[in-house]
Amino acid sequence: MRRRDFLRSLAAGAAALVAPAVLAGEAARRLDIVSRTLDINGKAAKVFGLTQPDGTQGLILDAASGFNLRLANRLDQATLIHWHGLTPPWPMDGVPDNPKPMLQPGEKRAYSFPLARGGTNWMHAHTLQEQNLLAAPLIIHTSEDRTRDEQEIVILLHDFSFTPAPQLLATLIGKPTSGGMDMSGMDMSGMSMSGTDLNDIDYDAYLANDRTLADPQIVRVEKRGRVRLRIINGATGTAFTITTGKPIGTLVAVDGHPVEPLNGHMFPIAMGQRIDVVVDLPSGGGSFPILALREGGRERGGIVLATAGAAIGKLPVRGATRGAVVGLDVERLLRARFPLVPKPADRRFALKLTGSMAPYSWAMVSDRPLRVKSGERVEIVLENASMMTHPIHLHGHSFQVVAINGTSIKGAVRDTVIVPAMARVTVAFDADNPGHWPLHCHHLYHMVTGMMSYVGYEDAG
Ligand SMILES: [Cu+2]
Repeated sequence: MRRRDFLRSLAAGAAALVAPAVLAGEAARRLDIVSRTLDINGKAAKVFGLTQPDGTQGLILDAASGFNLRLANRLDQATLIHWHGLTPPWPMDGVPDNPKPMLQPGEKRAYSFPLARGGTNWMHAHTLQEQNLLAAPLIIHTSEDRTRDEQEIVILLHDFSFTPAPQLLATLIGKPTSGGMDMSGMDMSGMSMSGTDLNDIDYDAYLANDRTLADPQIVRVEKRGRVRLRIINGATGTAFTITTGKPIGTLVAVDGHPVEPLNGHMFPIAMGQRIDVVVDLPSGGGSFPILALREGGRERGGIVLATAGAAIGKLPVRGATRGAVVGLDVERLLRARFPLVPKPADRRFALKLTGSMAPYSWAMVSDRPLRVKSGERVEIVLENASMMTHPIHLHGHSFQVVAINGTSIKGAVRDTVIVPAMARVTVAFDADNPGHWPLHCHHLYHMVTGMMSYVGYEDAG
């Protein structure tokens, strides 16, 4: 009997013994918001963490058991955590004062709501604290996940700076609007060939599971094994291209929602997005770096998959070539495994993304207030009138990408989609979760300088 077959029979036995009512009554999990110290580039870095009692970062939950959590703030400052990708009742969404206040130092809060489905999600502070690693994986397993013959590997990507976030923001806002700028030391990674702005900030490190590529996590894998990479872009201001190297990867889900399988070696992932990539390892064994290439830059983060006894070479943090510009080429090919039921939109909004690097100011301007009613099919045309790509995230719902630059597609169901400079992306969703829901750019510094709007329910009071 293969190892996973054995695990499968164990799981089946457990399911037969444990009635669903008992699962639903499972004791609440505990998660503490803490301060941690990492070693980054040989220096001590004081960062935040979201830690279980056994020290694990983040959570892996069972869809059937629901979200049942006690969150404690062990910091000396107020904070709150948003469950990115879940669709909780609005009061549990975790954006400060929308509607619940932040957790004060020492304060605890209980969360309880059903989980609609499995998937790769994450959690993070909806404040500048996100920059300092107040972010962690939030994986929801289904019974189908547990029966697959796969090794699951979660990768949380992040961009790290020793400069505190408020200072990074002040520097962005304070940039001179014209002239006087010293271009001599300028790294052109800030711009693409077409003149589009790519990166607002040059970070000190690009992390995968808290580590740089100079000292990467090594994950033991089996020859001929199948792995499922659950990759989360938790960076605040950096998009990446994931490369699987020699083995072909198969993209099977985006933002926790299954898509028709798409084979390739390179997969784009913008801030806030997640991808599930299945990789079949060759029979010969060896080491297989899974790299995240910084958009427009040579910097890389990543982990290494290695079979027993495989030699693991040193990987330069800066690669020979620049990471690709993250666009819609892959998005255009994605097809939802479970699309929305086709029906005409009851409401259609146009939302313009505007702003500039100098002055550093961003906005979302809608043709009229984004007001919806329960039961409606809603379409929003996101039109980017700026020179930078924006990953747009809707809370409390999943949407389907239904058009790109006016061409209809039966695209992915997801919760975060990029809108490149001067492009137009149409998303559709069913209004089924009353509240006052943020719809915003997932570039942290765009969000806090104005690229934030809300979808409000008329019947939510
Ligand atoms: Cu943006």
